[in-house]
Amino acid sequence: MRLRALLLLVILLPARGTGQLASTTAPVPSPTALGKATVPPATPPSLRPTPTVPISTPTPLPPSPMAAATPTATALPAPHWSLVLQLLRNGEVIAEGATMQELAVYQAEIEREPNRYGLRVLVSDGRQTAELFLNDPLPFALLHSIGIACIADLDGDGQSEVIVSDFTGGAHCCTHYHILASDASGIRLLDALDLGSGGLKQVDDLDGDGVPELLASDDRLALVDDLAMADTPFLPLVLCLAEDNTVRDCTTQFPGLIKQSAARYEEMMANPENDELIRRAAAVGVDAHEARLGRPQEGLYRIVTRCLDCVGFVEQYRAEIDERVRAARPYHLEPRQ
Ligand SMILES: [Ca+2]
Ligand SMILES: [Ca+2]
Repeated sequence: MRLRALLLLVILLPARGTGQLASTTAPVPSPTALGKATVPPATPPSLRPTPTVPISTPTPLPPSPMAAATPTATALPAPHWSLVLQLLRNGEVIAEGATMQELAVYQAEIEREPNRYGLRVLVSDGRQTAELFLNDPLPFALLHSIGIACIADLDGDGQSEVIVSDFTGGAHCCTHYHILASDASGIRLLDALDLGSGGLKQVDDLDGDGVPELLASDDRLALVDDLAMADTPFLPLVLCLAEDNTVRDCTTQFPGLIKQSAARYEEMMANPENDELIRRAAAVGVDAHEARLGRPQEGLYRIVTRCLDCVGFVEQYRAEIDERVRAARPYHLEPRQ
């Protein structure tokens, strides 16, 4: 295997030249506002922060052209988002609270007779209230975390939207996000996301256009064969609100973020003090990040030069990794109405 890898190195080196090596190994500044947007290295699901913790303090945004184009929207009072969680027994409300912790005293009772219980999630903007239909109603939901993940003006119209997170539980699963807006006609669901083992990390204006993006972690490499879930590399994921108010994957518009994340995996891969499995998993991460940047040869070169023993492992799964990187990950969750 080492002989094969060395042959690869010999093949790759003349094609690159030393000038290219110097330029690609130097830190690459991102053209975007990376100072505020950072994707931490992958963390195993058990170490992920609970989705109910607010992701970031909403930052007041400057007026945007979209706000100027929709003067009627600013005539409404600012929404004051909140949740009311109602616990139902035999269809009747027996308790309610703003957080799941306030209903936790019923946990044992629910587990004994789960079919008698239900959960109703009400979202209020301070003027009106609407029911949010989750995709995992009781008996399981009460075991999990439902809460407001973030309040921010996601489309730049001067009115805030709310993102409600629902961690559905399970060893490697799954966080859903429901994005809601309000206007004169009521509260409406803009989009619902299933980020799987990944999650929303931050809401920030990464490119300075006055409209924030959603910065998340991408779990598309989860459970690549022989790769422990805890070692799974996560790619950065940037989600943008499109004109139709649904979210789309716009990660490749932010190559600086991908390079920044790739550098962390490269460091992990190159560190001889790390366990062999960790280095191999990190090499998968390096390969996937470079493939996401559209330069797979760069990934292979970095692995060959920084972790020769990782080459065989990555090559074994390279077709699967490339396929996962190429395929659009289905983030959208079908709302349960
Ligand atoms: Ca808005
Ligand atoms: Ca932006």
